[in-house]
Amino acid sequence: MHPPVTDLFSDELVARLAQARRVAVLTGAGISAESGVPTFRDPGGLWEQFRPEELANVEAFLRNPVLVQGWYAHRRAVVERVQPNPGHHALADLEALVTARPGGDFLLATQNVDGLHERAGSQHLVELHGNLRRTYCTRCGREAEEHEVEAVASGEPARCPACSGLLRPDVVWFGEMLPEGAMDRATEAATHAEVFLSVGTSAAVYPAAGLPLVAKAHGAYVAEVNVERSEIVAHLDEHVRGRAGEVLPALVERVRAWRVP
Ligand code: BV8
Repeated sequence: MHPPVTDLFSDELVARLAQARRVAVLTGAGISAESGVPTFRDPGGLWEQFRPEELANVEAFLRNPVLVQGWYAHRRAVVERVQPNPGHHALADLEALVTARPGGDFLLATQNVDGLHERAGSQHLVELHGNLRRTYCTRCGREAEEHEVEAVASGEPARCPACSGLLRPDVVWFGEMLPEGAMDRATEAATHAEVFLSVGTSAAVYPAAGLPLVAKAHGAYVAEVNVERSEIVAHLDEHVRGRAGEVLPALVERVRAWRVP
């Protein structure tokens, strides 16, 4: 018999979230799992079929652009077919609650390239690893139109109509720097956060995985929401074992209803 979702997190987390002026959140593939987007490391996840170094890096792309473009076209098609889930919506609600407070400051930093947080209405959002719905030319940098990307079906790599440079997804591959300013904004928010939530991430990829630890080192109360224990759980204040799409709506409801005892 599963305990009621509200028993999965502490009254302390609710009280701290209800009173905090500065809140920061890091999300990973786990928050999109309930929308039907495969994660990376879970059984049936993306990395089960391919190793990251086989596809998510520039060497692999230059070696076989059709394979890599095809893989991202497949992932784009999956993302276009799904909807944000209650977990995404709960974080947009939490943003609205916190930013409505005097001096309220909120930032959601995501490792996800699926664009579902934006579609759920999150505004104070930084996409640390880019967004696979954008594609650009590796030679002239021009952003490609949707229809220009579909050429891969012909077995020929998709090329820029302006300069015939190879088109690539606007995501961060292993060994590549994160988007200008993205990590600075996320580190700034983690450094000043009173409460930091780490949601649906194995915390295995850096520098993103370091953010909850930065927040902890600067005195934040750090909790993770995950169906498993992440690689950094030992350093955190609280592990909330549950599915983000069930835990986060219940947590935000408790925060909204919280009153000074
Ligand atoms: C860089 C975009 C600098 C592309 C991605 C320090 C130490 C060690 C290594 C490094 C280091 N610093 C840098 C490195 C190297 C490397 C790295 O971290 N390697 C790892 C593998 C050790 N980092 C880099 O290369 C980064 N760049 O450092 O540049 C530089 C550059 C030049 C010269 C010098 C320095 C760039 C990293 C970004 C790579 N791009 N994605 C694409 O998507 O195709 S990473 C990709 O994998 C994701 O974005 C994400 O970051 C990661 C997957 O992690 P998660 O999202 O957490 O997903 P995962 O499946 O692992 O876990 C899901 C979790 O959810 C699980 O815990 C599961 O239990 C949970 N879950 C499942 N269902 C639910 C749930 N939880 C709640 N509810 C549910 N329903």
